[in-house]
Amino acid sequence: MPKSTRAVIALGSNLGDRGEHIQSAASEIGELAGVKLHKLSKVVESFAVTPEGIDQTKPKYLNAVALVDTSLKAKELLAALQSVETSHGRVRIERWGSRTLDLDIITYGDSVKSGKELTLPHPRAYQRPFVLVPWAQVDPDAVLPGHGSVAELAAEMDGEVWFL
Ligand code: A4P
Ligand code: MG
Repeated sequence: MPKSTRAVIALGSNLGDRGEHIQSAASEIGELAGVKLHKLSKVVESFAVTPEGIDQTKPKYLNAVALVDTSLKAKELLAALQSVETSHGRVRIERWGSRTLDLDIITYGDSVKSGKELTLPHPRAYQRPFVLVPWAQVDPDAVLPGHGSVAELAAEMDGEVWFL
């Protein structure tokens, strides 16, 4: 593979066979041209976070984090991930609405940028236990640019997500 960049991808699902969506999406990510799956975290479960806060009436989420090495540019990786979302029947109706599969780029190397199409690191990752806890599990030394140690951030959120 030409010049390779480590990227961190968050996987989430709260509709359908959530575990199957997460596991098969991880395999499909590893089969994308120019993407190699390095590690997949264990799966965590949590209550749905909506713009109004935690909503226990919505289906619960499963989330996981994948570490990948990729020769794709960040926007190419985003487009490839969106094709995987679409193949899992993802439809976009409401912001933060329930979904069969959500794939977000949490970090792409040490890239820091803010754009309509792509913001890196993911702007809400630092406050999300369902990203930080599985990320710390799979990479205890990880650092979230601008926010510090992922393991330390995750430790403050203990109990908000649970391993299955
Ligand atoms: N976009 C910008 N930056 C990025 C990035 N780093 N990675 C743009 C991925 N996409 C990025 O995303 C909307 C637009 O964000 C995309 O078109 C892309 O160009 P989307 O996936 O269509 O919609 P979304 O996921 O509803 O929006 P958003 O704002 O990314 O939502 P979040 O913040 O990802 O929240 N509760 C639990 N327990 N677990 C969850 O996984 N997820 C969400 C979604 C809400 N509540 C949750 C969970
Ligand atoms: Mg998303």
